[in-house]
Amino acid sequence: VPRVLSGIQPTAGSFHLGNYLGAVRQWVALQESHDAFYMVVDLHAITVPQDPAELRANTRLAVAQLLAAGLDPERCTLFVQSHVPEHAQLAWVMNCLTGFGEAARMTQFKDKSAKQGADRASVGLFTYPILQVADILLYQANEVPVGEDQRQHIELTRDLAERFNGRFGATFTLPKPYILKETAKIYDLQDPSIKMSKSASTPKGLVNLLDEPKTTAKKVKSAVTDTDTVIRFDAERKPGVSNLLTIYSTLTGTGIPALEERYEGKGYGALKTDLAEIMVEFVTPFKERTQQYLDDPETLDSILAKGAEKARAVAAETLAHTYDRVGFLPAK
Ligand code: AQP
Repeated sequence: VPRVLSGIQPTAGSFHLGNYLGAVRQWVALQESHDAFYMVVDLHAITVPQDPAELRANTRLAVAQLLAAGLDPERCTLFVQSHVPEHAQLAWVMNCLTGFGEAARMTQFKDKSAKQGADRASVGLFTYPILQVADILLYQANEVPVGEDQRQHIELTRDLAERFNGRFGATFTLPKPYILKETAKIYDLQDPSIKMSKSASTPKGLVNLLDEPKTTAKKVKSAVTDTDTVIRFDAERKPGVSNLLTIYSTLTGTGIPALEERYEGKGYGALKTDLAEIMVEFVTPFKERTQQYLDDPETLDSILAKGAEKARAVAAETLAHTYDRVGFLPAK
């Protein structure tokens, strides 16, 4: 059975629609066909300053949301990154294999450090893609389900895996990105030229899954479209409408041509009203389920304990093999 691995940051408080449609939705589907490893990446979260109590709460909240979205601990391995120390250990080896210039070319780092001011950005933020490389290689993952913004990091993973294998002998599986074209990039509802993102979006353009459902409805209804009136998918000329059609189509399973037909001769108002309702139907039970998991911390902890144990069994084997390849003297 092929293996998949992916992770999500606990920082956002609530996942947004981009996280869900771009990544988490695929995670849920892939647990049926793959040996799936999914984690909440708290080590990545501290690349920017975090309040300790909030980080702990957000980590639980992220796990609760993943379960609410449909991850089933019987079908996948769900764990918290810091519970598996091998991530940081393999990351060090990978750091030593990466060129400084190579790391400096990562566009996510460039964007995120520019936002913080280059002097304030941490070295952790700089090497975060390399930690991601370790995350993936530890599990010998064949595929990594993510959004488009992560493609470059998966390419780096392949480069480093090849470099390591070339220098020390076959050790790591080369992973492929698993990025669905339709939902690779969900856009901000107010500015469809940028991706929906917790740090870059305007509050009105960012649909948080744990927002009050009526807030969500309002955001959808006030989404930016264009001065034309035709409901047609055209990502270049009609990015706002196309984004709404993508969201609508993915949440309902209706193809975009069928939607174009359904809304022929109708205005943007009709499309937005219907989509607002669909969104409310989606987020209302999601919010309830998330709360149910949060209300039962013992179950949550036991899921995470089992997940960490399963993850560590795989991670420890890869790390031991890697250490041996590198030439570290075995501890007796
Ligand atoms: N707009 C998006 N469209 C499609 N996929 C997206 N992802 C994020 N935004 C979109 C995918 O979600 C997964 C988890 O991403 P993350 O852990 O990086 O979560 P985040 O940092 O909270 O996401 P943001 O909003 O993108 O954060 P900032 O603003 O800090 O950069 C990934 O697979 C990602 O591709």
